Amino acid sequence: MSKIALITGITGQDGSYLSEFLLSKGYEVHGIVRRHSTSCTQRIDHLIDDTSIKDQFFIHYGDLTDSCSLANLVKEIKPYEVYNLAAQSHVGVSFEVPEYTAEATGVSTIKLLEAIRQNKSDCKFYQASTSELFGGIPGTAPQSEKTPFYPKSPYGAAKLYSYWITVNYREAYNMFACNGILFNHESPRRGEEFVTRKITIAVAKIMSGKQEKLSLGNLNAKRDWGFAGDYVEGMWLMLQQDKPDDYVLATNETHTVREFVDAAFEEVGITIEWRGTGVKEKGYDSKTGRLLVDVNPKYFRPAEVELLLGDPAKAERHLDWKRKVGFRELVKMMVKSDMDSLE
Ligand code: NAP
Ligand code: F7E
Repeated sequence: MSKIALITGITGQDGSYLSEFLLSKGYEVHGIVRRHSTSCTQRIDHLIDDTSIKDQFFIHYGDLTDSCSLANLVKEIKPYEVYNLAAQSHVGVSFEVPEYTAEATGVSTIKLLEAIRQNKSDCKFYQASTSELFGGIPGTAPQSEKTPFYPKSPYGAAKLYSYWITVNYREAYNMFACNGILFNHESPRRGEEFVTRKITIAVAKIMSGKQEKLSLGNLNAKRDWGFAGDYVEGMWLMLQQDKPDDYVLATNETHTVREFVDAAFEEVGITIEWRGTGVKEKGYDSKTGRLLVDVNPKYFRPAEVELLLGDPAKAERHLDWKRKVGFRELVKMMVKSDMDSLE
């Protein structure tokens, strides 16, 4: 009998890669899509349109903030594994919509866990936890499963609730519930308002004359950036173990936003020369002197996680998981994809 998976957030970056991964393993995949006034299924349209998997891939309307839809879907689908990927996932935006973020990214997790507990309690549960749980304590890098949490945003605080309620349901009800504490992972399918994709789109548009320059916020922030395709395999591996547990997935390498900009422009043969500091810092084409990058304080956050660097040793040891795509390869893949799509 084929395994049945239910994915919340199936229209997102990770949801699309996880769907492909589970389908390749023979799963029957069900996804929850919330209603929009225009379509939001671009990342999974190739799966929806693929008639060869019409008995393997199913989309249902629902919303993470609506416990009725969650309970009904769990009852109807009877999933073997649930991957809870849906969230208001933008850290910067969480300062603009803090209450909704608390609801969608935090409280919703209990709605889903209860729907499972009451209707299919032997189902395995994956919670999309995040490196944004860390961040506030200087000197705590690299961060591992043992590093104390100190979220610095409404998003991080909401995810903290989801992290602990997942642990609580594991301990209180003996449910197979795991947290994947994932560091930043990117891809050509990354949302366009996250910094990596904003940069690679800008490089492509600047090269094709469609954009003049790139404006960014904090260039000094350091992130541990991996490839989303590698990380969805880690999610699945967590649910294939004998016992539920929590795991960090990361590359154990960190780079500043500025270094990502450098690497992205290098892919198109441009070396950035940085001049000035703080809000006056600017990046110029070293050959032509053309202004390509500047800083706009509107992209600064009210509070910032300055340094993320993950230690994935536990996942490497217990899950035999290791990231395959390195930093330069990731940048290359993203720049190439955005360049190709503008041709
Ligand atoms: P993403 O691209 O922003 O996708 C988020 C998904 O959640 C979308 O499918 C979105 O649907 C859905 N969603 C949002 N609110 C919803 C609601 N109220 N009801 C139902 N669905 C809702 O995020 P991602 O990068 O794939 O990340 C997946 C998960 O991992 C998120 O929980 C994120 O917080 C977490 N995470 C991500 C990273 C990372 O670096 N990517 C790292 C650690 C943790 P729409 O298409 O309708 O908007
Ligand atoms: O920012 C800085 C910004 O928005 C990265 C989410 O998937 O990963 C993601 O959260 C850094 C921050 O991702 C701009 O201040 C500078 O320091 O790409 P980001 P994030 O905030 O790290 C974690 C692990 C998640 O869980 C989240 O769901 O880049 N930065 N200038 C900028 N960021 C943005 N977005 N835009 C800028 O112009």
